[in-house]
This record gives sequence, structure tokens and C-alpha cells, in this order.
Amino acid sequence: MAKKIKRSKATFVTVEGLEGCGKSSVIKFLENFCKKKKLKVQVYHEPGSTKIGEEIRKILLYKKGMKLSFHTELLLYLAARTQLIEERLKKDSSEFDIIICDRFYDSTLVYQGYALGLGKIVKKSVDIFSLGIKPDLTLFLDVAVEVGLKRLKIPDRIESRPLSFHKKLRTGFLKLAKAEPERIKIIDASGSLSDIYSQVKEVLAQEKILPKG
Ligand code: Z5A
Repeated sequence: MAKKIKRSKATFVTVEGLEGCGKSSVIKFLENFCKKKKLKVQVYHEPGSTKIGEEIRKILLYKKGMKLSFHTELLLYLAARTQLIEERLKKDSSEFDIIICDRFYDSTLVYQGYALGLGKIVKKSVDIFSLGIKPDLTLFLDVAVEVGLKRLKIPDRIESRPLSFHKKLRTGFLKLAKAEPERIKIIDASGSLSDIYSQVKEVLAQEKILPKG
């Protein structure tokens, strides 16, 4: 879909992927690239990016010895997201050219809906609690599970789940990308970071979100 590079409303780009896919590095690269091009850029991550969201993040990712039920996990991800949308995203949309978010609702659809098997309730609640916000573009950094996991240094609670879970995640993301090819672009994240950056730049130029070069 053709988009103008300068918009009255920020272009909302989300970055998704499996563990060790290079999300953090790609986001840093994009942020610097936007700044070099004198574009106003804002970066968020999920869950988190607000005070409340960061507290929720601690429960989700780092509290040892607490057994979260799958439904509680879902509700906490949604709660962190609505806080981010209402506190930041809605306001920031008129102040920035590009807003980049490290994960957004596709992660909920895939992790809670597909891999944890919560299914339709996830789709419905994601629709409701995204409060009308939809990414303009989503980059899915696709890498084989084994390759991604090998790149990690310290696995956290979720990263310690079995290989079959991670494989399900990849299938889930690829299904979403197939269902929404206009929005979700697959980036081959198996090569070097510089190769990944080139692909990302190419997609953003094609979508007229960032200038070429
Ligand atoms: N989650 C969920 O279940 N439901 C939801 O709705 C949402 C999230 C929003 C967030 O954790 C967790 O929440 C996430 C999904 C779940 N679960 N997991 N796992 P997080 O924010 O702590 O973690 P993350 O989102 O997975 O990102 P991360 O830890 O920041 O990792 P990353 O962005 O994937 O890191 P990375 O850039 O891939 O780097 C990992 C290492 O690999 C690093 O040392 C890099 O230098 C190296 N790397 C990456 N790419 C390459 C290449 N191409 N070559 C060589 N080395 C590389």
C-alpha cells in the first residue's frame, strides 16, 4: 500500500520475531537511521514502556516461583498494552513521524492464542483491547528456532520453554504473515545483522515509509 513519507499521523511500525531473531538490533538500527534522516522517531517495547507496563513486565518475565495461569498471562499482556496505547501511543501519533514498537498484538495472537492454545478468546480480546490501534507495517524477523536460541546468552522464563513451543511460535507468525501480506513483511533473519538491515531498509523504502539509501 502506498504511503507518504511525511504524514500528519505517525507511521506505526511493529517488529516481531522469535527469540534471538535480532529484533533489538534492528530497532536500534532503524531508530538511528530515522534520526539521520531527520525524522522524529519514538521507540517502545512490549510489555512495558510505561510505569505500570514495566511493573506488569516484571511479573510476566522475571518473578520466579509464581505460577501464572495462561488466562492471567493474557490479561497482563493486554493490560500493559492498553496502558501504553492510552498513555503514550495515542498522544505520540501526532508528534512523531515514526513510532516503532518492539512486539505488539501479533505476539499475543501467536504466544497466547496459538502456542499456548487459548484460541478465539485471544483474537476477540486483542481486537477489543487494541483500542482501534493497528500497525501500518509489521516486520517479522524470521529465523529457524535452533539458530535463534543459539544466539541467546541468558534464557528467561519464556525462553526456557520447550523447542516444540518455539516451533509453534514460528508457525503462528508465518500463518499471520500469510493472512495479512500487505501489513506483515517477512524478513529472512538467518544471516548477518548487516544483511538483515539491508532487507529492512528495502522494505521500508518499498512501503514509502523511509527514504532509500
Ligand atoms: N510476549 C507474549 O507472550 N505476548 C505478548 O503479547 C507480548 C510479548 C507483547 C518479551 O520478552 C516476551 O514477552 C517475549 C514474548 C512475550 N518472550 N520471549 N521470549 P523480552 O522483551 O524480554 O524479549 P524479546 O521480545 O524476546 O526480545 P529480546 O530479549 O530483547 O531479544 P531480541 O530482540 O530477540 O534480541 P536479539 O536482537 O535477537 O538479540 C539476541 C542475541 O542474538 C544478541 O546477543 C544479538 O547480538 C544476537 N543476534 C541477533 N541477531 C543476530 C544475527 N543475525 N547474527 C548474529 N547474532 C545475532
